[in-house]
Amino acid sequence: MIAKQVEEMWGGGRLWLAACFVLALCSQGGAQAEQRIEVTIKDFTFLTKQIPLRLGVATVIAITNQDQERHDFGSTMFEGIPTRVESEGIVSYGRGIGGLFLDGKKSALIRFTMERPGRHEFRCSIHPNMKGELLLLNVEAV
Ligand SMILES: [Cu+2]
Repeated sequence: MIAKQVEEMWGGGRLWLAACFVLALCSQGGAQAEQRIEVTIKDFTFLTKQIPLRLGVATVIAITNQDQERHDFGSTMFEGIPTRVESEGIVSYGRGIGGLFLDGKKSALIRFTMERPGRHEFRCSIHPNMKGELLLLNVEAV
């Protein structure tokens, strides 16, 4: 009789734990919702797919250097704002970075929050003719 009660208690506890776990997963998923911009460097050219970018939203720029050559991704859009750069398993934090260098066949993630609308140019300081731009629209978050 007691054993059955204990078993019921345990069973209930497990269900409750499961519910908490699902909730935790859901809220984590919401916090991780970020807008992603893919930038590919290929044959000394920046390739981007422009998507409507919302301001005040966590943003990640994923840069992939497909060339053998070393390139630089530099932009004034990071001026004065905190950034989190992830490359080759190494994470570094900065404020107001000018950009980052990428060796051949490497990729990096730059995380920050978009705050300033407008046209943001980016370029490679090693090869001054390499340029691209991102248009940050003031699209209201739904
Ligand atoms: Cu370059």
